[in-house]
Amino acid sequence: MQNPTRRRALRTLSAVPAAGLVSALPRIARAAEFSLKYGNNLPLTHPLNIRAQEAADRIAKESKGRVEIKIFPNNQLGGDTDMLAQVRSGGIDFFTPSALVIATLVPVAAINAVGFAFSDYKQVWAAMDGKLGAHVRAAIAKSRLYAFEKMWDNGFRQTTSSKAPVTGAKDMDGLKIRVPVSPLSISMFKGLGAAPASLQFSEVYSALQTKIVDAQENPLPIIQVAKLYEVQKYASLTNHIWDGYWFIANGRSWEALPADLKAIVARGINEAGLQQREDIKKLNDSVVDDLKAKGLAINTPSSDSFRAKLRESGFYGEWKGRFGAEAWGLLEAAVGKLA
Ligand code: X2X
Repeated sequence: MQNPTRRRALRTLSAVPAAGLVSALPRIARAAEFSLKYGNNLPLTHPLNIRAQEAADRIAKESKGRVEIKIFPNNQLGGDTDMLAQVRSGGIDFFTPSALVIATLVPVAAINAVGFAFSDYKQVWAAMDGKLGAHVRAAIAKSRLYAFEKMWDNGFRQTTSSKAPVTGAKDMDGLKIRVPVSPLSISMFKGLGAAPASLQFSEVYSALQTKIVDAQENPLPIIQVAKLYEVQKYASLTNHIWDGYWFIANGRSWEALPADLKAIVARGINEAGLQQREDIKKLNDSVVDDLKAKGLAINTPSSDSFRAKLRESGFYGEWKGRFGAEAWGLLEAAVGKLA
């Protein structure tokens, strides 16, 4: 006797027109119930992409193929501003904007990037996994975006230049420096006396190469994977901002997932985020030698003159007002008095 499953399969097949059969079959076999797109601004070799791919693989496996996450790295879908618009409209389902970038939509999200606030990772993760992070996530939710619980690490931002090392606040004077599309970054570098220009990350390499700007600031792992050392001579370890990525989802895409799949996706992404934090921590230590070998001259200025200049210019007072007493209070509870 013929096996009934086989008989049913044959009946189904006979209903498909012969011409459509070849192309239809593999698609039927592979189609995931939820096929989700994730865009980001970093090269494939950055830990963010390596861990995100691992998360996607794990989520596909644990959901038994019901959820597929396709990654579009390295600004393939446009720069940060474009991807932020796409994740809001549902054109993409996931995006990892830096706190600096999502702050163009959710202003309080830049609170972790107040200059010289965090002194180490212990402070950072206590705050971002604690009350300060919860405050920001609630604000993000008001924009109908879902922010996963665990922030991913970008790192402490450092300053590179093709002109001269930055040894203290005086060397910021008039410096043509690229910063992200971020009101806080512009305000901070103006406060330090520099001449900042906002550009999306997708344009940074060529802007440095063609000398539209002389300097930029980013964590060391990005300086390495985006090969910024090819177009810069000096790296000054200013540690001026701690920056992280919010892993966010379009609100409707997130709500469309049934509870069991939400749990699988959230676990996959949050746990990958924790591993990615470890990757960046290790890279921060190892990458200095690599960047030196690639020709960057590295120096470590004291933060005192920068802090003093920011206080003097009214930077902290201004941003305390802009973020509001509640958020500022949560930041100061984590790092101590700032202004
Ligand atoms: O644009 C940058 O400098 C980067 C890559 O650090 C951010 O995503 C903010």
